[in-house]
Amino acid sequence: MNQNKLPMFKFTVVGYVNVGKTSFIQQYSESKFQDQKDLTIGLQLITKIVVVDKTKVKLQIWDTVSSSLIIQAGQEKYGDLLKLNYREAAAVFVLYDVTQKISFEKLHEKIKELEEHAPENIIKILVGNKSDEPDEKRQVSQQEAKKFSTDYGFDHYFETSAKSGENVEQVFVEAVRSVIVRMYMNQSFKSSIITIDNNIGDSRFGSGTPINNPPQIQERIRLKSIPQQQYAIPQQQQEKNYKGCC
Ligand SMILES: Nc1nc2c(ncn2[C@@H]2O[C@H](COP(=O)(O)OP(=O)(O)OP(=O)(O)O)[C@@H](O)[C@H]2O)c(=O)[nH]1
Ligand SMILES: [Mg+2]
Repeated sequence: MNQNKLPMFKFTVVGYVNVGKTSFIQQYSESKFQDQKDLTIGLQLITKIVVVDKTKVKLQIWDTVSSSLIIQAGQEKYGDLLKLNYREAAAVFVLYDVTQKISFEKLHEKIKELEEHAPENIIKILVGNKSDEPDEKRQVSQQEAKKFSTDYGFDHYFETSAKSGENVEQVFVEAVRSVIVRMYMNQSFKSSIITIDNNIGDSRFGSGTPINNPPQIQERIRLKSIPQQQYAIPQQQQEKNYKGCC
């Protein structure tokens, strides 16, 4: 690969309301936890450059709309959001809250969503968040989650705490590793990954080229930008939420 190019992996984080999606991303990107009182409105994303097993990649991590907004946005717009959220995603983190059974039961809806909207070869990671909570609050056992992950063909299953940071870094490392392996074993998956210029590490939306194009015939393509006014929260709010991100 051209040394001036970085592969860019899009990761998306989904799950029932309040499971800790935003906190999980924030713990990974900023190593901090704060009590999130606001619902996530629309799609937000952050970028981060990481090195895993000596491979440097740029991650674009998408945080998703709260399910309560489905009602406000209407089914049609929500369908658009879903498509946008999964389009060209290399991996998906499907979160539930180990202290909220309903968030685990609702995973069936996420499975359906993945079947309908996610790329066929997407890496799927099941994440039981809030593992720091005391045992008496636990409503989902590791055994049932493990069985669910096997039954539905997840590539990995972890329990994490966005609060203490337990396992958060490891989940992302495993995701990057799995994407790299799949990329080199599967042509169609490989061609869905784009590369970006090494020197535009700070941009939120990079421009890119399919990873398997030889450099001399690379034609630069732009990622389609998100229709901000329709789906995303105001830029000011994004910057407030993710100040200091890569
Ligand atoms: N104890 C504990 N609390 C957590 C953890 N992760 C998130 N929380 C809390 O759970 C609540 C919801 O966290 P968010 O990160 O906003 O959850 P979300 O899934 O992004 O929520 P929506 O965007 O509204 O769907 C907040 O009060 C967080 O402080 C965790 O690992 N442990
Ligand atoms: Mg959120």
